[in-house]
Order: sequence, then structure tokens, then C-alpha cells
Amino acid sequence: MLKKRITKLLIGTNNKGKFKEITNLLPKNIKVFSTSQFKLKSPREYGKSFEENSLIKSKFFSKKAKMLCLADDSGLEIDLLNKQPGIYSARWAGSKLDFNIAIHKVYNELKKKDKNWQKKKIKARFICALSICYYNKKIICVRGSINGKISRIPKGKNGFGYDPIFIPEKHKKTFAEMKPSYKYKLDHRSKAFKKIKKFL
Ligand code: ITT
Repeated sequence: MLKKRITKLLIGTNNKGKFKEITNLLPKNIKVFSTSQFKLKSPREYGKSFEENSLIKSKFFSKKAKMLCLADDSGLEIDLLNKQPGIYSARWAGSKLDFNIAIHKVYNELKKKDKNWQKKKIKARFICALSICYYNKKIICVRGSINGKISRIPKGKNGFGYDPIFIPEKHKKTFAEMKPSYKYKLDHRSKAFKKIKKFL
């Protein structure tokens, strides 16, 4: 456990969308550092869960930059696809991380499972495991999730990744159609953040 409040923190991600969202969720008194400031490439994510991969990243980046690190491992689980892409959400976008490719793959896989999928409610959820480590020491690791469904077609230009195809529960718009400040208040990442609030 940390005895003092955090004053400086490395955000262990090379995903610009995540970085933007995480900095927005952090209290403004924390001095934030990015992996690009240290020219750090991401480690191989060999974990079998969001939590394991999050810890791999926060430990790796903390050791490289020699400072406290917050990392996020997240992804989209689709029930009809047996919870895929899940921890492989980034990998579905290919080596160039093209999310048009990932979204196309989601629709293709859904069609293979059920050609009438567009007429049905395709349950899905976003998951986020946030962890804070100092070198190899785990300070905390938590999970947040948000339920929803897959949109029949991609909609909206905001956000990143799978945002254009995810409609959160009790809403009609996709994450990509929402104002970023609105999405940040309700998504999986903000739910995980609430659980680490006492450290920030
Ligand atoms: P880092 O490992 O460097 O953080 P990454 O993009 O590889 O970046 P992940 O391994 O956690 O991150 O992959 C999760 C993927 O799931 C990510 O690439 C996003 O496109 C997608 N994802 C996660 N959170 C999302 C969100 O809030 N909105 C849309 N897509 C999201």
C-alpha cells in the first residue's frame, strides 16, 4: 500500500486514445508522464487475463522509467463470439492497429455465427483492468466493466478503437457518437478508476 498520495505517474500505454482518457480522469495535481517521453515500446502481452496483462505493462514500464506506473489492459467481450475478441482486442486490428479491420472482423465473425445477427440484441461488454506498480511491486489492480450491445452498423466519429460499434446499456448512441466527456463518465475505465480513487 502507498503511504503518500501520488504526485507523479507514468501512464503505461502507447495507445493515444487511452492516454487521453486516462489523463482526463486523473486529478490535475498529478504530474503525468507518457511512454513516448521515455521512447518506450510496449512489452509482449502474454497474460491470460486483463489483470495479468495490465500488471505486465505497469511492471515493465515502471522498471524502464524508474517511476510509479499506471497501466490499462482493456477490451471488448462479445457473448455470441464466446467473449472474443476479449484480451485480443488490439490484435484483431492487425499490425497497423487499423480498427476498421477489427470492426470488419467483428461483423464477419457475427455473420458466420448467425446470418440474422443484425435483427438480434448482441450482448457485449467493455472491460478495463487498471494496475499501479512500482518496479515489480503491485500497489493495486482493479477491474471495471460496462454492459451493452453491438450496433448494427458503425456510427460516430469520436473516441477510438471499438467505440463506433458499442452501445452502452440504457443508451441509444454508440460511444463514438457521444461527447468524449460524457463517455468518460460512464465507461469501463472510469468505473475501474473509481476503485483506485483513494490513491489519487
Ligand atoms: P497499450 O497496451 O499500449 O495500452 P493497446 O491498444 O495495445 O495499448 P490493449 O492491449 O489494452 O491496449 O488493447 C485493448 C484494445 O481494446 C485497444 O486497442 C482498444 O482499441 C480497445 N479498447 C479498449 N478500451 C476501449 C474504449 O474505451 N473504447 C474503444 N475501444 C477500446
